[in-house]
Amino acid sequence: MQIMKAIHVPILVSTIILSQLGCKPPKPKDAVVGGDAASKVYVAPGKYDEFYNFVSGGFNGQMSVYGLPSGRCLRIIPVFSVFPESGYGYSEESKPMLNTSHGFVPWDDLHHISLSQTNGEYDGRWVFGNGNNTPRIARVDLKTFRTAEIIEIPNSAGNHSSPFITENTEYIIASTRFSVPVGDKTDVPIETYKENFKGTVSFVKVDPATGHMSIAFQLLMPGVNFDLARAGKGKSHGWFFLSCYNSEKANTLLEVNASQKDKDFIMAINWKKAEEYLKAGKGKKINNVKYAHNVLDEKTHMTNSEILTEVTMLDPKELPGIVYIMPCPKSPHGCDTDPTGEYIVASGKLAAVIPVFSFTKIQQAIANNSFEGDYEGIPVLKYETVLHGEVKKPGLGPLHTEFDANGNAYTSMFVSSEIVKWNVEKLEVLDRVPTYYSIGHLCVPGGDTKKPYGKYVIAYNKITKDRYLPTGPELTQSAQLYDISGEKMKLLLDFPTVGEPHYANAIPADLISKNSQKIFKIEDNANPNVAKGEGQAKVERKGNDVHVNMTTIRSHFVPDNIEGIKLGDNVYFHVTNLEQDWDVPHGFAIKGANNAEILIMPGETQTLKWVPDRTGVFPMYCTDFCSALHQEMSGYVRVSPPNTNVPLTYSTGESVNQSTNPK
Ligand code: K7E
Ligand code: CUA
Repeated sequence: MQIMKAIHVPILVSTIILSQLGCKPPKPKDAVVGGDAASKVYVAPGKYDEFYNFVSGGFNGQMSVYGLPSGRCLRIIPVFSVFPESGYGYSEESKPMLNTSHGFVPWDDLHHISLSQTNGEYDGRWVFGNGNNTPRIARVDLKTFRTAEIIEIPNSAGNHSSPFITENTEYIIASTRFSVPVGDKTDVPIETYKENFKGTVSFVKVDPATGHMSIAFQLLMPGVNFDLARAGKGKSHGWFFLSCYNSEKANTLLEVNASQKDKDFIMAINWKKAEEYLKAGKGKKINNVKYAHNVLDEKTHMTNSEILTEVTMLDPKELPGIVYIMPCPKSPHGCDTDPTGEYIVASGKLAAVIPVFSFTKIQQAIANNSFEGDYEGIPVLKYETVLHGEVKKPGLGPLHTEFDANGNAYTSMFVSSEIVKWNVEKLEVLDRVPTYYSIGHLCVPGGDTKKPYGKYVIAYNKITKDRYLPTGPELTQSAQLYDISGEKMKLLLDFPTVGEPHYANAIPADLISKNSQKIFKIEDNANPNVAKGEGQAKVERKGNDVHVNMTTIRSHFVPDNIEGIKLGDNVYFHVTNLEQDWDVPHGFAIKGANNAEILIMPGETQTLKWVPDRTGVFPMYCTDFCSALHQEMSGYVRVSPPNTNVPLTYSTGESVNQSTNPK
């Protein structure tokens, strides 16, 4: 399991903890699911769920969408990974979405989800996700449930502490997990980590009208590992809080060498202050960077990719008041702010307590210059002066915390496999329930906003073991739904997930469903190769490229017979779906194509590139069972030798058209 490696438990400690407890809590004697659980998750056929649950897919690079409380999987949204089912990353229109400064990168590791917010509440417009491996942030448009934009993050490696969002979607944060050499000198010995390696925190601006992302500025940070982050809310709006580990700055065997110190850090960033410095021209332009910015055009259905070459860097060592450090016990992971914005909960993976910091006390300590020293020129606040208090004996291996609307927090405990409910003000543990097994993230609907909806907490578990029918060495990943409407948490449902779920958000269904787009209007289609009716279908040769502007409607292609293709040609099938009805896609595939299918929604144009590798006749067909005569929705393409005299012709039914551009 990835998390077993990903969380850095020193060998000795982990061996002791695991040998004492194992990963599995013992099964309780009495049934864990109450008799009324079934009725609480039952959504009758034809009825809708109450919430959408957007769940990260981890190493599958996707997001998946579930209905709650039923746990039904409604959709998989490909984001950073190619998806042959829809042609995402295979069609000519979508390939540029996966362009980076390294070229086409068809995979990533998506850990965290952030729904867009207005006034600290979900507004249902967009959902953002991070690419961990080749640092990127994606924006999914919730009208279409499609990836609409991806921006690469330069000067970063491992974009884990991302894409956490401010209360009006002003910024999304992207902080580096792996510090790396930054600047002109990047080819350096790894053992020079301490002098040459730096971290960065990027502030990505989101255009309020279009959602378009741009890097407003980066902060040059000490060479630690940034892990997670949360924006302030309400009174702490204008601040960000980030957990980091490896303050030891180890570059090898981190599980031991990055766990030496008693305390790592939570960093508090005053981004309004950073904005002031930026306005005053204190940023340095960095011009040795390259990063891709890819945007989907809603009219052409095409993605435009450009490579950008400049970012603005602010150095907090030289610009006082941007960053402060708070010591935090034992390799902090989760760093979560409560709905009031007053409390910051830090979860040390190896800590025996959960420290809760007070925003008011942080402000007082800064005003009083109550520092215990500095770390690479950044002031370090005294732990006791900024602490609201510690939750004692919460459980083992605290990772992440979500909140309800009643002043309670829910913390996931990886090692002791449980969710612990505690009161934020009083720091008292109120309840605990086992999870099956080894919970990572958890989610309360609205649990990261100013006004949580509460009602449920969902556990996203790392280990499934015996919860489902065995399927060989690899088991499905698993989520669990608990009722939190009463004093005690109650397990209602297990449901399988795809990939490896990390963070998730859940939002009331009507905030999204009312805006969901049903079709693309054919008259608005501005794809350069659209055919808006069968009369516009055509085949044209441009040198070795043959462009087929094709239409689909139940149940035929125009054209469906094509001759005169030559071996050595690149054939582009630009397929327009003329349907204007909800839920009538057509698919397109041709024998031997080194490619996926394309699946074309009503009113849309998508392009499949095919390079025939031999002469002969090749069938093509619609892949989506669209009508009673779907099996009849097919055609043939003839491929002849390069020196052939066969003219380029195309037809459907009787009339054969000579290509207007036959050479
Ligand atoms: Cu805890 Cu990558 Cu958010 Cu997973 S991380 S669990
Ligand atoms: Cu179109 Cu099947």
